Amino acid sequence: MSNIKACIFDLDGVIVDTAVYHYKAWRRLANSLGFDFSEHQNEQLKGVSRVRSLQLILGWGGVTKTEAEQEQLATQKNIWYTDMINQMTPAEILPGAREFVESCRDAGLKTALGSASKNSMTILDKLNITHLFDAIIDGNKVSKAKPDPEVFLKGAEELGIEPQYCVVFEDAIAGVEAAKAGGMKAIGIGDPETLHEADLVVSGLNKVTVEELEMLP
Ligand code: B16
Ligand code: MG
Repeated sequence: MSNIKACIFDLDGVIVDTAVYHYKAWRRLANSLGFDFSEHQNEQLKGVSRVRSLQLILGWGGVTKTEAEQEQLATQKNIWYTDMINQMTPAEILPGAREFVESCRDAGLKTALGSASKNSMTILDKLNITHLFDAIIDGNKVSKAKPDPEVFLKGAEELGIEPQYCVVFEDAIAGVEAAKAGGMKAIGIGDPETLHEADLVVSGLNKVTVEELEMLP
């Protein structure tokens, strides 16, 4: 291993599908305000911060709220959301995710988490995988949302690895953009057309091997 020395993983959509819980909680909030939104619209919230997600949803419902009211609504959504993630179990880890992170570590690569979620620690704890990461950068540690590269640059810095030796695994367009803006390689998890800026796109961490990382352009 020479070209790649570290792997940085997004959480939602890469390690676990928390989007289903985000959707349930946001939908409950929207319903309480008298409107609904589709699963298709929910796609636009992936990788987006809590505050920005709320603003998008309020826009879809044509609802205007003061900043203080928005804070209350985001807090309420997070209560409903955390009620659900507190019930999560290791069985919910996406196929091959745990094994892939372990194989990176076995190959001597450093591993970090780079997520927008302020609930990352709870989720990792529920999945019983906190110990698989040398550094954890979450929504509590960054001030700029993806596509700003801050979350990944902080991860590289905490690992002590220069950005060009890092590869980021991301399911969101903004996340792939953030990785590239940070001078890192990016592997997209999802649809090749949507994530066309990535160096390689696979359907999940069960479809990539550590050996393939060396072959990235
Ligand atoms: P929280 P990621 C993101 O996680 C989710 O994709 C996004 O839907 C959510 O709004 C964001 O975390 C913030 O989450 O409300 O828990 O702080 O993909 O960056 O791991
Ligand atoms: Mg994600």
